[in-house]
Amino acid sequence: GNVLPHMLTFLLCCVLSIFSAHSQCQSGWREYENKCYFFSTDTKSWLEANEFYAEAHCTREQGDLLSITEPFEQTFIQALIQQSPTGISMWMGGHDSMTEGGWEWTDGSPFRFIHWNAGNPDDYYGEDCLSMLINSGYWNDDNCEYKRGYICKRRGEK
Ligand SMILES: [Ca+2]
Ligand SMILES: [Ca+2]
Repeated sequence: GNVLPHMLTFLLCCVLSIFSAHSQCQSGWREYENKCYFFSTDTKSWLEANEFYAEAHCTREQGDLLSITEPFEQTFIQALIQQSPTGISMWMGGHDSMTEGGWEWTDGSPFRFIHWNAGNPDDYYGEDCLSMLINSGYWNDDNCEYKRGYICKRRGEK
């Protein structure tokens, strides 16, 4: 038989699979290790950015505020956050609002990897929400009421 149709099928298959591998995330989201990440350009309080709030961008896109569970993920986010124009720090999904000092992620990931800024968490005037410092990538327990940019995370489509 003619080999050309098979070659075309092969090309179509592979071009499509490469294309789809790059489209696991919606436009505006960044991909890393089958996860999608979104850096907001607007600012919200932690609660407003969180899933508890109906308007939350993360939830509308079927994601959660960012959790970080391993060093490579921290490195990836840290490189991107330094390009962020939104203030001195951005919200992540960590909080200790249920139990003081009992940090947890809103997406249910185990809170095992940590990257606290020196002297933190300090619960300064009752800080219960986790933000990442844009200039260093270190974490701060922060005042939940502050309006900050926020980072979302969701699984890739495949
Ligand atoms: Ca606290
Ligand atoms: Ca603090």
